[in-house]
Amino acid sequence: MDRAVESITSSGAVVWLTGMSGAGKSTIARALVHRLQTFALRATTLDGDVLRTGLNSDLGFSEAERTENLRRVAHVAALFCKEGFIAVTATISPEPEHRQNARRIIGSGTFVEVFVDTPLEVCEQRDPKGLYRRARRGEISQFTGVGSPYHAPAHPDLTLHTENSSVERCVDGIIEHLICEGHIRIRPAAGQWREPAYVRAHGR
Ligand code: ADX
Repeated sequence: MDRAVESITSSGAVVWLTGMSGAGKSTIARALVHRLQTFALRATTLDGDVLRTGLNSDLGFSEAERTENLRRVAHVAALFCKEGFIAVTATISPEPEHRQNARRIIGSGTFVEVFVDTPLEVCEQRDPKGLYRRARRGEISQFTGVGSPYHAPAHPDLTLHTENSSVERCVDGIIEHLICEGHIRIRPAAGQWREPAYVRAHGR
């Protein structure tokens, strides 16, 4: 930590990453949580793929099951947030209603909607799990972007373009946003006050 900084604190927030499979949500979520932990902040990842192996293993990908999946993710995130954690969720959450419902459960004061805006062609080219190939062959029904829609947020709090930004740059963008919106507070050491670089660059 910078010696001009006395403390970095947060009273909790939920960073809700939404975007298609292969957009980069899980990678960004892990890198963001790692970075927050280096500031000694409490942070955790809630990854759709991981939660679907346990808490949500009874759910598939119909509209109703996605709604239930995301309702549970939002409630778990809200619990972490109440305990002062920054919870970073990584779920497709393809419908505006899913994100609105999450915002309502979590509370709009602590909910940060981040659109991981990676075009379908790029996600499909990356295809890290080979799922797009399988979906195109008809082996997976209701696959988002192939047999099921993804409706992008109209007014996300933040949009990340992963095709021309590194993971670290995406993490920087989220952290700058969290600071500017007061979800992370930086207290300067006595006599050391100077506007942090990101505030000087981006304003308050
Ligand atoms: S969500 O739509 O309910 O938000 P969630 O993020 O939990 O989905 O899970 C998405 C992950 O499940 C994908 O990254 C992919 O690995 C896997 N998956 C399996 N089947 C599908 C499908 N039909 N549509 C989307 N993702 C699927």
